[in-house]
Amino acid sequence: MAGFFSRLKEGLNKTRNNIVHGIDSVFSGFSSIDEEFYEELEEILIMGDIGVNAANDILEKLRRQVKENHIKEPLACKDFLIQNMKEQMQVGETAYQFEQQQSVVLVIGVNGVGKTTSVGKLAGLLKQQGKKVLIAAADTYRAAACEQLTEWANRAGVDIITGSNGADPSSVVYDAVNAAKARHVDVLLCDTAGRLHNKKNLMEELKKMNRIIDREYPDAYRENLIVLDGTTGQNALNQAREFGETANLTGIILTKMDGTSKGGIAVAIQSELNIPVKYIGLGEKIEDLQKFDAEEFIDALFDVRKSDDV
Ligand SMILES: Nc1nc2c(ncn2[C@@H]2O[C@H](COP(=O)(O)OP(=O)(O)O)[C@@H](O)[C@H]2O)c(=O)[nH]1
Ligand SMILES: [Mg+2]
Repeated sequence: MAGFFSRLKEGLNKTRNNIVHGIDSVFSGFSSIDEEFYEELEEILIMGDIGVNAANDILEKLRRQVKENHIKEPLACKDFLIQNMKEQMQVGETAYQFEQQQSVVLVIGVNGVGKTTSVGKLAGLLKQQGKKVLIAAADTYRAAACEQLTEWANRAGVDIITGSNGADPSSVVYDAVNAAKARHVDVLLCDTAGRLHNKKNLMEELKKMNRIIDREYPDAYRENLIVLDGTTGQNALNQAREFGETANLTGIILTKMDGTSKGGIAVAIQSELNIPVKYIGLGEKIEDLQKFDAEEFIDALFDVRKSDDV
């Protein structure tokens, strides 16, 4: 199987074709650095969904660097641009404490973003690390949701707690939390139904699930991971802001980065939300989920590391 870094690189092919090739054509198309040069760069960054604010910050810094270093050649800016993109994505250290402690992870988001798939992949990843994993099927609205998650549990080789169709999602969470305690589970992953922030009852239900976990398992390390679909561009940012009003978001799973040319959204998310992207989805298979690292992401995007890592 291809290595970790080359899979990331391959997954980002469409985004590279969009952003990096655009940037390269600006570098080769201009013989000197002028206002128009910066404007074209800015347009490419914004079209690539890096976001207006982040694009402005990155280019403002670049202008300073060009002055300070007396740069005349457009191509001589490239390393600065890459570095600025990395710096724009800094959110402090991204902790994966939940992997080391007994923990409960609630996976939330709107419909179709990849919650169930990500729970399955994450279960597989943690199982591979030797963790005892349990999955809870707290999307009880559709029978198909439970079947889909059961398939993922089988694929990952982990146990699953389900409720009857139409059961209160909180009761499934309750059962799962108590099973996790009784079975000495390391990580309990709770899949939930898709919900929109303006559906008040569904947002109340989300609060209730959080309350039950806190009450039944106060010692557990807690994570609320929101799943965002990388192909939805700036909408993803809004979803995170809206869910953040109801739940204490501790991280983001950014999915479908393999199918989009707008992978620049990762830059916008890290730079505007100050919530770390913890995992990135690069396909539909169990091995297509990776821990996210901003440096590595930009290196893979610009194809600047030649060798593959572990
Ligand atoms: N290409 C690609 N497809 C994905 C990824 N994550 C999820 N999907 C697909 O997106 C669709 C919706 O996923 P699902 O997990 O059911 O979304 P949910 O409604 O949030 O639970 C499915 O067809 C998945 O196979 C990803 O990282 N890459
Ligand atoms: Mg689902």
